Amino acid sequence: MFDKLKEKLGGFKKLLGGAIDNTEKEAIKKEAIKAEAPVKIEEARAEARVEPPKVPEKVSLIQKIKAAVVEQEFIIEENGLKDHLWELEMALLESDVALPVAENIVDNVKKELVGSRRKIGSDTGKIVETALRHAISKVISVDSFDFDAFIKKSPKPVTIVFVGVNGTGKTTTVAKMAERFKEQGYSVVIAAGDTFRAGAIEQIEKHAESLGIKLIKHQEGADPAAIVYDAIQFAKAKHKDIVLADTAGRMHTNINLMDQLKKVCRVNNPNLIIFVDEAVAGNDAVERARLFNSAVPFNGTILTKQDADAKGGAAISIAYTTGKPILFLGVGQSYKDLVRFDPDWLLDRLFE
Ligand SMILES: Nc1nc2c(ncn2[C@@H]2O[C@H](COP(=O)(O)OP(=O)(O)O)[C@@H](O)[C@H]2O)c(=O)[nH]1
Ligand SMILES: [Mg+2]
Repeated sequence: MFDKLKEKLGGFKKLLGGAIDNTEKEAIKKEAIKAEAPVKIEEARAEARVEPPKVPEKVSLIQKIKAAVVEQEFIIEENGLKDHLWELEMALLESDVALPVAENIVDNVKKELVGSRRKIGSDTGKIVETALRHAISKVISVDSFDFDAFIKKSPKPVTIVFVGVNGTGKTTTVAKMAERFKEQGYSVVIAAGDTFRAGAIEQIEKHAESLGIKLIKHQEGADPAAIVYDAIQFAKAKHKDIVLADTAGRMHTNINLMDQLKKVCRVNNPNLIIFVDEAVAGNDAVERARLFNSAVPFNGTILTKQDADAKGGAAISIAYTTGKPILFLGVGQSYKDLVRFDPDWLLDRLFE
């Protein structure tokens, strides 16, 4: 998981760390000016006494000397980092991070590093890692939506509709979520809302049977809005807590199927709509998320097949692009292979 991206970020950390080391060497060299330019040093000392250190826009020689000599610090400059920042952007793009997201990360790394003062002798790799962590953290932590707390406090039944394109893992995810809710002590009903694909009803039926969960189904070709409606009525009558509605996969470009999805949501007014896509689709997943979100605004994303994705671009880009948080990651094919998405968990994986 994330191996390729991890490798690229590690490489960047080394490169940029080296570049900063050079800045530091430069700063130390300037210390040698001490003997040759006593007046300037005096000026620097005087300035240091009156003005507290601040982050300069453009670094003047006097400020550099002041930092290096008086405060035993050096100032990181843009010049030495430019090429490496460009390499960082390329590395992110190669890892399927969406362009605006890659630009945002690079910008934030630059903002944090350039012009900042660092103690001479500090661990430059750590400095770069911290800047990268902050920059990536900013794009993946869009919203602190607490999924479990939301479910707990919502009046029951809570209805969740799962949407997305074909084959991304919606049905499997419905089953995984059903298992998770059951473990938490909730009673669950599943609505077999994919009436479009042959064999879809049988597929979800098998899952429901092995999980011991009630399934509400109609025949193939039936109106999914009516099935979800029936499942909600059933849940109300039998005091069930959660209704999980599977839907047929569809391309965002298929107007009829998108209208059908809008109807499912209009008629049943679900508490949550969750977009499901596969991490391995990278930028395609990000683009689909954006388009689905404008057709049926959703509350969050579940990224499946994270176990098979080394690039990590979708996980990094999707929240920033849609403005909606990633809720869970699918990390395998069995029911237990679902993990709550936590930005720190991802960051730790990237920099472990
Ligand atoms: N490796 C892996 N495979 C998954 C994951 N989630 C789903 N799958 C597989 O993806 C395929 C399509 O899943 P399905 O739920 O039928 O997709 P749907 O068309 O969106 O309903 C199945 O073979 C699943 O076992 C996951 O997190 N990791
Ligand atoms: Mg399905």
